[in-house]
Amino acid sequence: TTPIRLRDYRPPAWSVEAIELEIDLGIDSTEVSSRLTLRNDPQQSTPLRLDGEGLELLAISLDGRKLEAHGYRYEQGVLEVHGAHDGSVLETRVRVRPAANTALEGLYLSGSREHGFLLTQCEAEGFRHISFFPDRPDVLARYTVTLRADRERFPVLLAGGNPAGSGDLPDGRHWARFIDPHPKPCYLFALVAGRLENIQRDYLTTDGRKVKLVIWSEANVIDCCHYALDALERSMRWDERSYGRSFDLDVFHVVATHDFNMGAMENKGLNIFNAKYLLADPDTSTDDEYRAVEAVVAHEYFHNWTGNRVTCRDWFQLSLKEGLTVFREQQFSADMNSASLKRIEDVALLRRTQFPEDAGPLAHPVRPAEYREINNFYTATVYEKGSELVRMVAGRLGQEGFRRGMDLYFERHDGQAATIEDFLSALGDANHIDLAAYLTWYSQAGTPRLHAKGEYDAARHEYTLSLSQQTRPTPGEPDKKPLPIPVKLSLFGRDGQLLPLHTDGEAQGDGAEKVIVLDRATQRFVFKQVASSPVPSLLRGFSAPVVLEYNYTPDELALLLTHDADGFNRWEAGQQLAMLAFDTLRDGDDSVACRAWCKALAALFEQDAMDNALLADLLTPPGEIEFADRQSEVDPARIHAQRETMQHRLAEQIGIDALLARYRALAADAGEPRLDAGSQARRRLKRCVLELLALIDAEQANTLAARQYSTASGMTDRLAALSVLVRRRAPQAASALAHFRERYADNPLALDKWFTVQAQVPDEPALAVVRKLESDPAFTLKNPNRARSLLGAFASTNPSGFHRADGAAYPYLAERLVQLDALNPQIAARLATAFNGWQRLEPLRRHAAQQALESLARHEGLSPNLSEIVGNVLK
Ligand code: B3K
Ligand code: ZN
Repeated sequence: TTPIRLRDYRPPAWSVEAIELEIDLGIDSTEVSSRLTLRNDPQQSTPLRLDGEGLELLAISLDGRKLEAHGYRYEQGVLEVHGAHDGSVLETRVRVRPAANTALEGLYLSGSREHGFLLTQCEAEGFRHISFFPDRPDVLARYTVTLRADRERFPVLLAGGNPAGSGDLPDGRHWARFIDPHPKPCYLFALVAGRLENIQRDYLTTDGRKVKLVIWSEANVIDCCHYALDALERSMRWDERSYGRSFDLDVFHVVATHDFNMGAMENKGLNIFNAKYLLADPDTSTDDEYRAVEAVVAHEYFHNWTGNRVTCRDWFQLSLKEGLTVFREQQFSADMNSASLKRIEDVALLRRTQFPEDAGPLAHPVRPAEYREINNFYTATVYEKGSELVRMVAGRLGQEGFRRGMDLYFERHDGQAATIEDFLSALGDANHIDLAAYLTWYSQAGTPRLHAKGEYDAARHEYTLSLSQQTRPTPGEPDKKPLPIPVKLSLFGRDGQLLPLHTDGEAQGDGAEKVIVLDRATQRFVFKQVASSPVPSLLRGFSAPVVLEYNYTPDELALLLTHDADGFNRWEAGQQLAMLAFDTLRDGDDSVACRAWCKALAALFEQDAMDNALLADLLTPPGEIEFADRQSEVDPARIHAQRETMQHRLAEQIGIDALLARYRALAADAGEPRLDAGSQARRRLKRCVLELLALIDAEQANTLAARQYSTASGMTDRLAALSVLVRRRAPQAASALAHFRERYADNPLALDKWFTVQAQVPDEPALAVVRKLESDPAFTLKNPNRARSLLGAFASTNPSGFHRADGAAYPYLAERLVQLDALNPQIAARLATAFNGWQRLEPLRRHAAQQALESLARHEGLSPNLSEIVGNVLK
C-alpha cells in the first residue's frame, strides 16, 4: 500500500448534508438503509466515491431511480456512482454481520450471542464497515437514525443525538429514532442495542439546559457505575467553570462494554467505554483505577468541545483533539486531586511510553506527515507529547491568555473541521503573539536534549546559564531544527534557600521562579545580584518535554530533593539523583550518588510532615524502561538487578525497624476502604514500605503480605499484597493466587489483574508462567482486555521477563501476534510495539529479536496494521 500524505490533502469533492439511517438490527445479520443528501464542490469534477468495507450491497438508487449495474461500481472498498450532481439523493441498503466481526470495528457483538448486546466503534474508519459514506472527518452531516429490532432481545435502543420518537412494530419488534442537531463526522456516529440497565440523574447546565445523564451497563455491574456518574457531573461543571463550555444535547448516554479495543470513545451524545474505565467498586478496583475512571470519563466528556464541536480536518490533525483533550483532562484531574501527584504521574507516563517511542524506529512527529494505517497513530506521541505541547503554549500565554485564545478558537471554528495551524493562530491572535515557532514541535519527531551549564562570577555576583539544544536524527529526519524550549527555573542557595531572580528582562515570571525561552541552538542567560554560587532548579514542573543534561553533583540534587517546596520538583530531583546513582553503581561498588540518594530519602522518611503519597513516589526510583532509555546497549536483566540493588540499599538505609514500624502504623487503619486522598495515600505508602521490607526481610514481609492479602477490605491492599507475594516468589503466593482466581471467577476486570500480576513476575520464570496461564479456561485472545492483561503486560511492562537472555520470548510473542492478527488487527499491531527498542539490546537478544521480527514480517497475509508496525520497527 502507498502511504497517505498530509501534503496531498484536498477538500472533499463530495460531501453529505444530511444522512438518514434505518437499521434493522440482528446479531447475525443487520440491514442498514441509508439516504444521503449530497453536495458537490463545483471546483472539482471527480465522480462520486464513497467508502465501504465488506458491505453486502442489497439495493442502490440515485434520485429515486434504482441503479443498473453499469450505473455504479463497488470494488476494493470504494463505491463509485455515476450521474450524481449537487443535491442528489443516494439510497443504499446493505447487510453486515455483527457476530462475525472479531476486529471490533464497525458494528459488533459484545458478550455472548444469548445475552450480549450490539454496539459500534467508528473512529477512525469504522463507519465504512456499516454503510457507504465519505469516511473522512471533514465531511460533517446531520444524522437522523432509526433503529428497529426485536423488543425481547433488544429492549434498549440507543443512538447519538436527541430522542425523536419510539414505538411498537408488528411481530414483537419496536423502533426508536434519534436526531442529532449538530453536524458531525461519521467517526462520531454510534448505536447500542440490547438488554442493559441504567442509572441516571438530571443535570442543569449553567446556560439553563436540562440534560439527562444516563449510564448503561449489563445488569450485574450497574451498581458499579455510580462513581462514573459523579465523575461525569464533576467534569461537566468543571468545563463550564474553566472553559465556559456546556453540554449541547438533551441527553448524554454512557455505555460500558467488556469488549473494546481501547479505553473509551467520545461518540456524540453516546460515549462508549471499556468497562475497565467506567466500572468502579472497592472490591474490584484499585485506587489508581478509580483515578483512571475519573480521568477517562472527563477526557471523553471534554471531547464534546475539543473533538466534536470542533473536529479535525484530517487524521494528521489527530493531536488537535487528542493532545488538547489530554491536557484538559490533566488540568481537571489536577484540580480534583493533588496537582503535584498528577504531574508526577503524567511525566512518569510520558517517560515510560513516549520517550522510548520517540527514541526508536517508530518515532513520528505529533503531527505525522504520512501514515498507512491511521489506527496505528493513536500513540503516546500524539496523546501525551501532544498534551505537553499544549501545556507549553498555555504556559506561554498564562491562564487568562490561554482562556482568551480558547474562546477565540471555539468562536472561529465551532462546527468546523480544523487544523493545528488554526489552533495556534486562534491562541496567538487572541493574545497578539505569533506562536508559529511552536509548529516545529508538531512536525519534528524526537526528544530534544537540553544541555545546561552554569557559571558563577563571584566578583560580579553574576550567574550565567548557558543552554543549548540538540535533537538526534529520527527515521526520515536527519536534520533537526531548534525549537522554542521554555525553561522554568529557580536558583537555590547552598543553604537550601530560594534566591530572588534578577535578569535583563528576557524572562517571564516574578520573584524566585521565572521562565526563560531557549529558541536557538544555544543561548546564554545572565542573572544578576546572585549572592553566592547557586544550585539551579531547571525545567520546573517539567516545563518542556525534553531530556535535561546538567552536571549536577549528588549533593546538589540531594539539596533540591530536600528543600524544594514543590512536590513535583522534589520528585524530579530525586529521580535525577536516582539516575546518577544508577549510572555510577557497579555491582558491589560503593557509589557516592547512591549513598546520597538513600540518605536523603531516609531522612525524608523520618519527617512527620511528609505527605504519604508524595513520600511513596519519592521512594520509587525510575522504572526499568526509563533506565534502559539512557543506555546505548541494553541488558534488561542487569537493569532489573541493579535497580533492585538500589532499592535494597535504600531499604537498608531506612532500616528494618523503621520500615516495620511504619508498616504497622499504616496498616492499623484498616476497616472499610475509604477513597479520600488521605486513605489512598496511606495505602500507596503501605505498599511501597512492604516492597522495601521484602528486599531485606523476606520472611517477615511475606508473612505481613499474606496477612494483608487475607484481611484486605479493598482491591488496592489485596492486589498490593498479592503482587509482593508473587514477585518475591513467596511460599504463600500459590494459595493466595488460587484464592483470588476462585473469588473473582465471574469478574473479568478482577481476573485481568490476576493474569497481569503473574505476567509481571521478573526474569526468566515469566515466560513459563505466561505459557501456563494461556491454558487457563478464562484466557482468550478474542477479548482485548484479556489479551492485554497477559500478553501486553508481559511484553510491554516486564522488560526482564520478556527480554530473557535466550531470546525465547520473541518467537513466542511473534506466534501469538499472528494468531491475534487474524482476529483483531488493531490489538495485534498495538502489542507488536513491544518490540520497539530491539536495536539497542545487547547483541544476543538483539539477534534473537531480529530473527523473530523478520520471520513475522515474512508471514503471509498479515493485516496492514500489523505489517506497518513490524515493517517500521525493523527499519
Ligand atoms: N478517540 C478515541 C480513540 C479512538 C481510537 C481508534 N483506534 C478515544 C479517545 O482518545 O478519547
Ligand atoms: Zn481522546
